[in-house]
Amino acid sequence: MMFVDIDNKNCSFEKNQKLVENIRRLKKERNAIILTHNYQRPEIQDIGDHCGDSLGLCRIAASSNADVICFCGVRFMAESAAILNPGKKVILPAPEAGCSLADDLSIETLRTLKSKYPNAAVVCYVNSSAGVKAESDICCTSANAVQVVNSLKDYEEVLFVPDHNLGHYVSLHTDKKVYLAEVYCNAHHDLEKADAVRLKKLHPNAKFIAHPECKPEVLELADFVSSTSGMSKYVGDSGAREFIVGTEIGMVYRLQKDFPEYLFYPVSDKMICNDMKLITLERLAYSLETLTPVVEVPEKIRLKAKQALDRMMKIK
Ligand code: CIZ
Repeated sequence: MMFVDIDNKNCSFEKNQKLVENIRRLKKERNAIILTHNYQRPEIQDIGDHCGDSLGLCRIAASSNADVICFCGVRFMAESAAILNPGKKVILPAPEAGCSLADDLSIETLRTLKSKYPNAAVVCYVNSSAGVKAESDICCTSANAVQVVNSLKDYEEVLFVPDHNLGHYVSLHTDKKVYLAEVYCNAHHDLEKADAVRLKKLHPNAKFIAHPECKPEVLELADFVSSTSGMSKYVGDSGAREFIVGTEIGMVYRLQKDFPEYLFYPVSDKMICNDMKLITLERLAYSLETLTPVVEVPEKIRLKAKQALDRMMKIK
C-alpha cells in the first residue's frame, strides 16, 4: 500500500537523502523529466530538472524529448503538458491537487458568459480546466496576459476568464473593453491591503513585488506587479536589495535560493496554496516508480484546447 506523509514530517534527513537518490535513479530509468512549479515545497523545487512558472514549464514540456513528464504542480498544469505532448506520459504525483481558479469556472458558466458577450474574444488564463481552454480563443499566463489581449487586433472586446483580479489588471493596460468572471485565487485574493501596509512600514527600504492575482487595492501599493518569472527578473535587474514578496510563499524560497545576497520578506504567512504543497518526496518517488497517476485529456477536448495554447505560444 502507498504510504503518504502529506506534511513530510516523518522524513528524517537520512530518509530524505534515500528518497532523493531513488528519485534520481528512477528518473534516469524512466527517461523522465521533472518539472516543478515555483510554488512547490523547497525539497521538490530542489529536485526538479526545471523550476519555473506555468508558461516556462509549458514551453519546456513542449520541447522535451523525455518519455515521461512528471509534473510537480497542480492538475491544470499537468493537463496543459498532456495537451501539448500527446505521445508522452504525463504523471502528477498528487492527482487531487486542484486550483480554485480552474475548479470554480465550469464550462456551463463560460458558455453563459459567451452568449452574453458574443462579440468578445475569449481569453482564458491557463489556470483553467482543459474543457474551458477548449471553449476559448486563446490562452494566457500571468506573464503574458497583457500582451495576449493586446495581440487580438480584430477584437475590441475581450471576455477574460477565470481570474477576476488578473483580468482587472489587464483591463488597466489595454484599450479593449474587458468583461470579467467572478472567480478568484484564494491564496492571492485573501491578501489584505493592511498586510501590505504593515510590511512596508516594517521594511521601508524594500521593494514590494506583487502578483496580479491580488486585489486591485493591494496592487496599487506595489512597486512592481508581475508573474513569478517577472519577479525573478525584476529582482535581478532592479538594483534593490530587499523585497516584500506578494505571492505564494514557495516563491520566497525560490528567490532566496537564486539571490542569496538579498533579503526577501513574505508579505503574509497566510499566502499558502495547500494544493501546491501536496507533493512530497515520497509521493514523487512513488509516482516515478509506478508511473501513475497519469493525466489524460480526451482527444476531442485536447485538440481544441491545444489550439488555444498554441496561439498563446506563438506570441513571443
Ligand atoms: O503562471 C503561473 O505559473 C502561476 C500560477 C503563477 C506565476 O505567476 O508564475
